[in-house]
Amino acid sequence: MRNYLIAGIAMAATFATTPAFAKDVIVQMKNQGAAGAMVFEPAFIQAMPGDTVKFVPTDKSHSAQTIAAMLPAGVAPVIGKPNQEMSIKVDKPGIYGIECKPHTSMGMVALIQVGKGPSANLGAARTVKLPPLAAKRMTPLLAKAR
Ligand SMILES: [Cu+2]
Repeated sequence: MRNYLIAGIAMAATFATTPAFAKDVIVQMKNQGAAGAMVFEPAFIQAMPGDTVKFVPTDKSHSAQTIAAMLPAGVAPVIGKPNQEMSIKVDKPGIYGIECKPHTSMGMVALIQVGKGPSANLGAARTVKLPPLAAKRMTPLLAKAR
């Protein structure tokens, strides 16, 4: 019994320090999706610290990047190249705004929540000004976020 307890504590310590269950989350960049034209699917992504979110160019002409004012403090911006996968490893909890640069004005935005919340930068993210169609899609995503 005592040995099991020690083994359990050792395992818990291992899982706390290494992202043993880190996963890849795939987001498609599409010309047409359930929410209309020029979309990320899914547009609201929940991830845990250590996960990697991959934006894949399912259709052409898309280019994913972080929205500068919608990142946790200290997180460096990530700017993808057109027609290429953009990958971001999310180590810090918080809110990460994503836009497809060529289609931001058409509403092509996504939101990643890392961790279970409450997110320290959610309030700040909600004050970010976006073009009208982007704001129209971003507002309900921010409403889901914690
Ligand atoms: Cu796009």
